[in-house]
Amino acid sequence: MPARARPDVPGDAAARVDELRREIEHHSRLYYREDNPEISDAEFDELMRELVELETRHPALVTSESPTQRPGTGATAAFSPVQHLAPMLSLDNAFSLDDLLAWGKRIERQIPGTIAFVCEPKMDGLAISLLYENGRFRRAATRGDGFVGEDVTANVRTIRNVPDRLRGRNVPSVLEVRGEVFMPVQSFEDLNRRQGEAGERLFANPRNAAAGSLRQNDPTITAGRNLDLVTYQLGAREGGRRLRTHDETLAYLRELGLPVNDLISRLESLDEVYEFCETMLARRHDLPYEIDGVVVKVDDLAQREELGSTSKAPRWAIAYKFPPEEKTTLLRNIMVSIGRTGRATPFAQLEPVFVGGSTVGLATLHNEDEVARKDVREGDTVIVRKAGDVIPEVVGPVLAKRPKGAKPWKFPKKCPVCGSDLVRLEGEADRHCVNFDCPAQRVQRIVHFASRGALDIEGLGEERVRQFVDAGLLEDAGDIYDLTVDRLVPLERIGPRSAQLLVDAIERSKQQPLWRVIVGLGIRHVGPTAAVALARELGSLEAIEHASEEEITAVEGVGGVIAQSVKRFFGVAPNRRVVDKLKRAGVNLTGPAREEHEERDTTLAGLTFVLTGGLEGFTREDAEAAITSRGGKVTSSVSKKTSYVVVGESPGSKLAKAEQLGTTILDEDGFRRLLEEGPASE
Ligand code: 5U1
Repeated sequence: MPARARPDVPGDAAARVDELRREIEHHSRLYYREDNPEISDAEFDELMRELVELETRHPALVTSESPTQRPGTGATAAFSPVQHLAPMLSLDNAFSLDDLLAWGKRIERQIPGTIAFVCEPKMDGLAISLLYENGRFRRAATRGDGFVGEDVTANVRTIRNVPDRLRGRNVPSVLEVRGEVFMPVQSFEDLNRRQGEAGERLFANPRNAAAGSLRQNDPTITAGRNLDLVTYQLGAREGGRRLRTHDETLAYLRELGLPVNDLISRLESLDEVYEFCETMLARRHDLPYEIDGVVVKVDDLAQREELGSTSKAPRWAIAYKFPPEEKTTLLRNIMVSIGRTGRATPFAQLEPVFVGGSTVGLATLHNEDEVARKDVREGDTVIVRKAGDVIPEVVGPVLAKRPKGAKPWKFPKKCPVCGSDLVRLEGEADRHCVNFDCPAQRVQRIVHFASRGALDIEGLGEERVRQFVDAGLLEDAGDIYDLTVDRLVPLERIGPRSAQLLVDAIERSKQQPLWRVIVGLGIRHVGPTAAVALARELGSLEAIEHASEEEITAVEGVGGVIAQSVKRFFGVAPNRRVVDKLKRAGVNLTGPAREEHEERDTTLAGLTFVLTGGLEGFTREDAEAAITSRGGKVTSSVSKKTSYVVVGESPGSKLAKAEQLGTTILDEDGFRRLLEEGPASE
């Protein structure tokens, strides 16, 4: 039920509450019913936290249907908030052994006398805090924002090595202990085999599988997932043994019956720490669980006191993160995909290989020059890695393994979908299919229209669009509004219920704000920021269509390139036909552009971005405006202060620099998500 306007509640709060509830419902459904989350747990928590905060501030907005009030949706009622007794800090990162040594030397300069370190394999799981009272397991909570986490007691209770009772003679009256819940590789493989046999979605990696398993509504499902626990740190404590070092702490945890990793080592010098990290890096795939680095901690608790902590992380510990992993695999074919603007992008079809935490079977090769520069050929053994641990990348061929007779790859002259010419214009890096009616372009234009960043029509993804285009139900985005349950039900894999859900989602999309429709039309260079500006200043799609180039350029934040592109778009008859269909269907084609609260957005305040490579949906100006209008900053070079590097097609050397520094790398989808949802709290 919409949060209706009340005299005592500002309209922007009511609108935001509505929006949050819609988003939470959407993500809860993906998570709990489809087991296919689109956002991280931390991002979900953030939505929930914002909703709770708004409802607390404006109790008139609370309804019994709100996800905050209902158990069973995975919302707070199922995982209620838990205040940690002591804050759960995170760790600063070192992205190279040099950085790690620099940290160690800084510590040695600061603290007189000798320093011993404890090195721990960094488990790739989920941080957890367990509370024991008088030796009895009372509660388990996720990290959340470090102060308040989510109550996952019922699920953690099912983990085999979580003791229900602590043992020994020195049991504290209160003990908060921190550790990691993870899924061993064997359990992960078994789970995915079972999921596959049952026709269920496969998990990308053990970490995702552990996260999904821990946030189940039904603890019996968690119980069947073979999770494991290790503990590595004390939180709040009353009573128990006196402890002087971390080494003693770990021994004490073992004595109490809590699981502690066997590979943890106390080391007397930085040289030994270095060696430990190298050994772990070499052995990481021989272990029965996944690790993504080594946590190095000062052993002596008095020395730790002296070093202290920032509000975020202790100065006495650091996480050395392993460099991006590389694997070799067979490049079976080089194919070309056609985007909505006709751009032809070559990509590698690989023998699937597990690298950087997930299985990679496809990797973009960006454009013709990139394939030539790397000289990768069909049949080559190639090196694959994840750029910034996110984007699969073919690094290059292993020349020693090149099969005899392997020929340099040639860009096809004809579109693989419609057979039209693939043309490369002077000065451009890309080839384009020249046929506006190319079925591939048509599918991608419709997919873009229905996507989350545009009309957000749930259930209308690429597979369905392709199916509907093939069945002759869709020629362009305007036809979406002619879909009915009766026309959908005869198709394969579509039952009456899913047809009804889709038709309902389509109906709801008619009320989306105008700027989303403008984005959905896919006008070249018009991303969300320009769309908002156009909608706000010109007020209706009709006014935009009939505005002169000068009038469009006069809109603040819209330049000549965009104005030309808008004019060109409305000059094309099939585009005008789509607009007519939208009009006839009753899609909202007038302002207001955005809700009030979106204009005062500060979600990216304090964050610094670097942009490299071309993005499909944004001009450079647009991407920059999208960041700065949310309080973020854009700079031209990557440094340790850079928060995110946004990587488009044909990125430059900035990507390599970002990888070297371990900066978070976003592709276009990730960037869009960040703009829409803000950064995750963890
Ligand atoms: N092994 C290990 N992982 N881990 C994560 N130790 C460890 N310690 C942590 C974290 C966040 O934090 C404490 C140093 C506060």
